Amino acid sequence: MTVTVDDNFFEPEAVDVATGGTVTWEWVGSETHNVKHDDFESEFLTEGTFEHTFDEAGTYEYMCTVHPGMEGTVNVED
Ligand SMILES: [Cu+2]
Repeated sequence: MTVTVDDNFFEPEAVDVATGGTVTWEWVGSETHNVKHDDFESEFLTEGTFEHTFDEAGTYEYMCTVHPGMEGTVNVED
């Protein structure tokens, strides 16, 4: 599952993955963004990728701390 990190939104904004699944965020915009959640956090990047594997079911709402309102959700289900 890949989520693109664009200026200034995550696409798709919400994704569903199975427990144990990995989400890869791929920076495609030109501005600096990050992916921030209490359980996982990327560097501030303008290119490249960040991965996180979700071992517990739940709803994970994350954000880019650079841009208020730039938010996304990962729904993890068994
Ligand atoms: Cu951003």
